[in-house]
Amino acid sequence: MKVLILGGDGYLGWPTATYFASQGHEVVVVDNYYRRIIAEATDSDPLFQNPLLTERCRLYNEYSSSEINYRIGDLSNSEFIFSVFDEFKPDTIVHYAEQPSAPYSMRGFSEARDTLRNNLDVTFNVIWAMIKFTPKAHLIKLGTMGEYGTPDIDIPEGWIDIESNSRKDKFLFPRQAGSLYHTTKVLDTDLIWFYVRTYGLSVTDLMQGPVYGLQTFEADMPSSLLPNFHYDDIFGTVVNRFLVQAVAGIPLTVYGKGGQTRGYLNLKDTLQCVLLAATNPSIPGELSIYNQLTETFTVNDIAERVVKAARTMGIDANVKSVPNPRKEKEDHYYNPSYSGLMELGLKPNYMTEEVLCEMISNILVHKKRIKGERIMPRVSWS
Ligand code: USQ
Repeated sequence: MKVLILGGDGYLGWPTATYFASQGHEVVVVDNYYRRIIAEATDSDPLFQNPLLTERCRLYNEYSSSEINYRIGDLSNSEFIFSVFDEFKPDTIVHYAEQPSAPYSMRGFSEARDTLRNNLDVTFNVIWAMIKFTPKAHLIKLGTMGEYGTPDIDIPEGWIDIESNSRKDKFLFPRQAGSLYHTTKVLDTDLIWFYVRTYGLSVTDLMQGPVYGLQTFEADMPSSLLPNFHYDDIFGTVVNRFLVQAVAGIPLTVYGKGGQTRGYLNLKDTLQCVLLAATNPSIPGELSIYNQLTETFTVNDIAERVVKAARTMGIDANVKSVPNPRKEKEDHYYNPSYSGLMELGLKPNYMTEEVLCEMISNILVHKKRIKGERIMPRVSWS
């Protein structure tokens, strides 16, 4: 397949690129370094430096027998994105090119406006680039489990049958997100569904939970080619943060009561899921939605697992509840379905002690670079 990866410099974009390339696909990555720029601006750069995408591609092409090509540019600029589609004519597009942080989107007016503008503009441009240049291509759009929020009923995979006055119809499951970032993903889904049903496009929307990990399947990958690993309060996801906090000797920052439940997955499973979605494209005119997670945990469960793993490695980790900077339920029902990707062949890499210990070993190498002032929440929802 000719695979175009939008947001190819990101936590998920870069490992997706190397994974698809290693599977023999022709890969082009696109990025404008937006996430790098705002991470730097908020003093949130990652645990270890990652070379720029241009250099990453050069190093990868030297290291591997496969090849990744790149385009640097802003996908919210329609002329740029149209030129990329016209030139490369992808079979599959993987769309990660969005501002990915909930706290960043809640930081203030300009961050909120930029998140809304970037995320919606890029999705809109991707749709129109497909319509104009590759109407038969398959778009894999990264959505989020956070689109659904935490309803007091079971969460199906994307759709719900509703019966009213003895008549039935199928609708997108109601969405009520907990941050502006998550809300942009809800708006993306609506926009995409409109164009799918109207223009007969082929799109898969992946509702993904928080991801953890820093290793891919290419275990011998040089460290310069590893994914970005954020541990700060703005760009770091909770499992990655807790592991870094354990290594740094900082009590794990459980927000509020810690009963917040989410569906988690290993970075390796994101890669598997996206490849499975790519090899099982949706029927044109139908929007396929999968819930992309492999297990559910409360924040307290995660803290407990991290403490246990750290202790087996001789690290005495502790937990300390901090006032919750977010507006979210801290004790709630949560029961999502997630059988679709398993049925396609996903083989989960669960959050075992072995997996957590391996991550701790990798983090220990960079222990001196951990900056304690990036740990406590700096952005509040209210
Ligand atoms: N949390 C803590 N302590 C921390 C950090 C987080 O208790 O130090 C809690 C949060 O309050 C939340 C849960 O852990 O209840 C998950 O937070 P997170 O920061 O790992 O995840 P979130 O902000 O929801 O966003 C992340 C990614 C986002 C993706 C999303 C999937 O940054 O791009 O869409 O996970 S989901 O959460 O399912 O919507």
